[in-house]
Amino acid sequence: TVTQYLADWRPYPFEITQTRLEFDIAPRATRVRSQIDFRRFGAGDLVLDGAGLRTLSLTIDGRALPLDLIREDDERLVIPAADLPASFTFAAEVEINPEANTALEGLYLSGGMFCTQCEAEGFRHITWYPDRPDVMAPFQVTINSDMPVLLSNGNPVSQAPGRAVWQDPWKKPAYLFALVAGDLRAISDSFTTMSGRKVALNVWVRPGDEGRAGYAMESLIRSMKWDEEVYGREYDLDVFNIVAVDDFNMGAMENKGLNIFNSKLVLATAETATDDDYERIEAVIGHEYFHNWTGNRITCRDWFQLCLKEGLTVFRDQQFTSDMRSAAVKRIRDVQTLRARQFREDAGPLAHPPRPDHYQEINNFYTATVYEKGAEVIGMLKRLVGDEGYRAALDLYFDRHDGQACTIEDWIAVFQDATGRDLTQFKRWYTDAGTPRLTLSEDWAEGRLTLNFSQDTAPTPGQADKPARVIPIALGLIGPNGDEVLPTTVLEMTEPSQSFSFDGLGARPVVSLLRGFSAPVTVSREICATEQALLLAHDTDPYARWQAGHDLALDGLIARATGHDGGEEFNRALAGVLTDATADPAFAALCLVLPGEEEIATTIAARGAIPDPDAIHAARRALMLDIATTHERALARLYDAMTQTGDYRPDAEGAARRSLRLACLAYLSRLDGGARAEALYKSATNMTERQGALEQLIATGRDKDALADFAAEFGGNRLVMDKWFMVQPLRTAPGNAVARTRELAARPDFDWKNPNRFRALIGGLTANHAAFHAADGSGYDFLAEWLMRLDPVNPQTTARMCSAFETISRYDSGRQALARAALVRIAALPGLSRNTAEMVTRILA
Ligand code: BAL
Ligand code: ZN
Repeated sequence: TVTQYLADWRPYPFEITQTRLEFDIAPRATRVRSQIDFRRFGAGDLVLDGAGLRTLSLTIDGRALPLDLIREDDERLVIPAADLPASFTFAAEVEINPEANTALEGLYLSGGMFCTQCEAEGFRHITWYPDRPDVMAPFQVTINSDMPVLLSNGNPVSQAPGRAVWQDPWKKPAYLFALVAGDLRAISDSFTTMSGRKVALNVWVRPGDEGRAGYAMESLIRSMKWDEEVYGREYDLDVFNIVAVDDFNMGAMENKGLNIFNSKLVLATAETATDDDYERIEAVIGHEYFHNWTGNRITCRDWFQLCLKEGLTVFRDQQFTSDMRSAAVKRIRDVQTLRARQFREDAGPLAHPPRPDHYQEINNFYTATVYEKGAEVIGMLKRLVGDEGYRAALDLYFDRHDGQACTIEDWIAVFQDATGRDLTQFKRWYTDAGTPRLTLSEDWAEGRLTLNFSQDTAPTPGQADKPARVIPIALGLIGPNGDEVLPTTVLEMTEPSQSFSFDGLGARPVVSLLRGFSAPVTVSREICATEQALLLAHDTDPYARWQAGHDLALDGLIARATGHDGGEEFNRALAGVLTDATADPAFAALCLVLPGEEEIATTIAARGAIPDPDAIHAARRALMLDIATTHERALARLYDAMTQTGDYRPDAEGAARRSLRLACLAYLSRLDGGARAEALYKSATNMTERQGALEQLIATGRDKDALADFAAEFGGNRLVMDKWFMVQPLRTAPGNAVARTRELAARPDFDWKNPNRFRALIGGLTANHAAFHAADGSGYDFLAEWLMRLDPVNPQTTARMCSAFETISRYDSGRQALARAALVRIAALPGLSRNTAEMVTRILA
């Protein structure tokens, strides 16, 4: 296996002035003819990438090249510099087999339609090409096929039965190429841009799904308007197409003018999609659309720079959701996701910087660190330079780099040049892995509060020393009576240890620390339960207020999971939350949901102890029962008060009420044995409540009728049945979950080659903490068994799911040995993919 290094990047010695492709589409033998106009740019041979191609001919300016230039198993075609004039046309004819393409990389078949996925290195499975993001070219694409709908990037040039020609005038790298050929129906609309151009919009779905694409279209129109208003970015083609496909490794893909989406991120109705599904559809439609400027017009020089486009585009989609919904709720949920996925990654064997400097398989680096931490880093930059500085830097970025393939250095330079600020130290956030720990101790004397901060970051693979980073610390001070005595102030920490003082204070205040989660760090501080309760009751910053309650609950749960009493203070503090709940149902719901078992385990490990999954599970259940018993009347009142009235609307207000209702239901089900859940399951008119009720029925073991009913009603709907496959492993009591998952996996409708279905069932089990980490290793064995089955079929999805094992070293030696044995079995699989091999090797290292 070959490791790629950032330090080895060299410019490509040719530019492409035009790429022409012609496809004769057929399931088993699609012909691809290419004509690529090259112009020499520097010294060197012409090197092209190709994988799994049956090459029929190769020519330079019409002169045939010997096919033995391609060696068996070789994925590179090298044409010696001596054979090449300054400008020339390279042409190739190859044959590929979409039907055999189960890896879903390149051109493949999904439910009878042809579609493509080329990021990161899929284009080489289509034809010979410089498959690297810094080689950008205009494309013209001809598609010959008897399929009724034929789509590619850019604008349509001609459409006739059996033949379509598309032209994309904007230079782009091959990873943004896309082609779709299928029997599809569109829902159509239009958008008039800020300069008055009318753009045709289509969301393409399978016949029969037209009624489920409306929300995606509305989301697209909102995205286009938002990007004009907030970033001044206008769309640049005559048409924008979105296509939904059932078999897709990722969520969606930003191909120029032709976004291809996993159908679960397009199709929604009240009866089939949850509030979370709707929110994700809006966010991902926005994300892919925003890539048109941050990713497509300005792309990455090489794949080490992936977070240049992904971190920025996630940051932009987070801003979009905040503006469309509730900024406070969005921030809290983003922090929860970051902690659950990225902090976990940073603390284990897969830790890497947002900009890695080496990899074996780039597909393994589409991670929470590149995406979500990449976005957090931009949030810090914005906080440090201010809103105006940010806007100036972004304007400069678009002006200076439009049409280019760029680096993190280019990105940092626009901030430096636009604001005059030296960002040398800040750059460490991009190059260093690991989550810094921020430790706070306080001194109080004569009206002066001194905050002593120190920062440290544990070593990560390949990075032993971690110099100090710039940490923006947003904080406020809350007086003992609950009044805010210092509004939000941002301190800039640059040293390993640093102190800041506040004078003239009447009484000792409580520090509301890291407001808005101003930096992706963990916090270690002395704070008592009374102070946390004070912040939960009075903090003016919604994130910090929620965090105070969350920490109070976490401390209680950890005490219980390690053989002590705990959780009483949190239980008491909930009285206030429940009293105020109707004023802000979304916030109350966030406060009511206890930290998950995985987070409890992470925190126990971070405090230097060994987490016991069974004890954690028991502690959480016990605290839920205590809370339910203490607050039964208030919870029941709220549950009734949040009853759905009127038609379902997938907006923030409606979602907030439903989230509070379901949070109450989870507690009440501990007392009523699932009676309310059963009634709700029967009466619910929307999937949010349906699924919520079903989850409680599974957790209380009262699920038989509901599961049968659900399967009878939705058996024909793949996306809804994914939910049925997911909630069972997730919510079944840990002792029975592996056996139940095994039974489900044996069903004929467990279509495991479909990534959504595989992730639903197998991912559902790995998200059931105590079940996956069963002491007998049955969870590990089950996962390993299925990863070994999937790897030869779909290496990308297999490799990503290996990360379920990334936390094993925090558990006891028995569990560790069992998990390692499972990984060793995977490593020994003959013909193991490069994707999975890299993941397993890193985890076992
Ligand atoms: N570029 C891969 C899918 C996405 O991040 O939008
Ligand atoms: Zn993206």
